[in-house]
Amino acid sequence: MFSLRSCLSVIVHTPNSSWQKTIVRTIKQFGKMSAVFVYGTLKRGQPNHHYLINGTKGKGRFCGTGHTTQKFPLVIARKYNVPFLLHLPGTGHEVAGEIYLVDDQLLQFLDEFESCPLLYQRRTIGIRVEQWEDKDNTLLVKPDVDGILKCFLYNTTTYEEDWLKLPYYNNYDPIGNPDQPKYVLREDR
Ligand code: PCA
Repeated sequence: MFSLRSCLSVIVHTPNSSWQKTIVRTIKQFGKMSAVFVYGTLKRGQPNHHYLINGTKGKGRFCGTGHTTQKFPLVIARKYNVPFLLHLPGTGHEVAGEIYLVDDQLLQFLDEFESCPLLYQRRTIGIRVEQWEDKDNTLLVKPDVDGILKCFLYNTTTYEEDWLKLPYYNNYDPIGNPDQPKYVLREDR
């Protein structure tokens, strides 16, 4: 039997047809990418989004939108009005967000940026994909037949008891929704 690794190695080292070249390009571009679901300040239009797409902290690519398959409480807490998805599955709402493929460098940056594991922890959870962007069919990561994709997400068990009394949201949008407390930008972020 040939292993997947040895088959890929043959394809990578003898690229002599156009489909092989496409595969090589795909493996090189997205081979080591992880799917991350973002629901807070990393979303489009939010203050920390640029880290995902400007390439300075590693490679990231938008690939779709979706909701958590389970309910979670999404609250806005602390003096800087930071969004936190509390790791209490079954309480709150199915939370909306965006899916990105990120390389190892960007994933490591995100771990540090989110003060993982002290403030947030990175967990794998199921996301029901609503929109999927893969026009050329080059992504190695895809939702399953039921439209579910397992993604990393930054949520937390290290929250304060009081946060459970805060309002629970299904979509973080302090810019469009005047009821949500506005995020306070800090110099060091
Ligand atoms: N950043 C991460 C977790 C909360 C936050 O503001 C995100 O957008 O998913």
